[in-house]
Amino acid sequence: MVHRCFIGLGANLEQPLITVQRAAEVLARHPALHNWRCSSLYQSKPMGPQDQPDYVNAVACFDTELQPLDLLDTLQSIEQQFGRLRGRRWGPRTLDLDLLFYANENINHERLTVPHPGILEREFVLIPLAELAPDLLLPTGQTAAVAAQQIPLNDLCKVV
Ligand code: ROI
Repeated sequence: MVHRCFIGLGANLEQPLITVQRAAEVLARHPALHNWRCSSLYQSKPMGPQDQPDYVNAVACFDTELQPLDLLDTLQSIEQQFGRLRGRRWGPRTLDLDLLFYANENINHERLTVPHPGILEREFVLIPLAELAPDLLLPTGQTAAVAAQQIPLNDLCKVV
């Protein structure tokens, strides 16, 4: 069975724009991920500690037959491939791939919470999500487009 998924991509170390573009290419070519679509890339102010560089963020959508934890393993192995540095909580990272939605499933597992709990307060997720899937229904019952219209932009801007 095929599941429609959404992920967030983020990076803020070394060359974040190139990192996100290359990660998107790797994911788009992955044999278990189909119908890959990626939003524009956005520059965003860090959420959390401000003493770190701005981020580059995007959201992508694809179909997969992988089960949620297998998909998580796949995403984490790509993070590793990009030399993910993970220091303090909410600190800077080389590449972050977050599973936002896995079909309409609610998952509460020690390794994985889906829908991702941060979606509604993150402009760097909502705006690219609304670009890709304006009619997608969020856990609040709002569409992505309506939620994106209501969130403060916090200097978010499109870079590519
Ligand atoms: N802030 C922004 N702007 N973008 C991110 O991807 C991001 N990721 C994180 C934290 C540290 C919460 N801040 C972020 O993990």
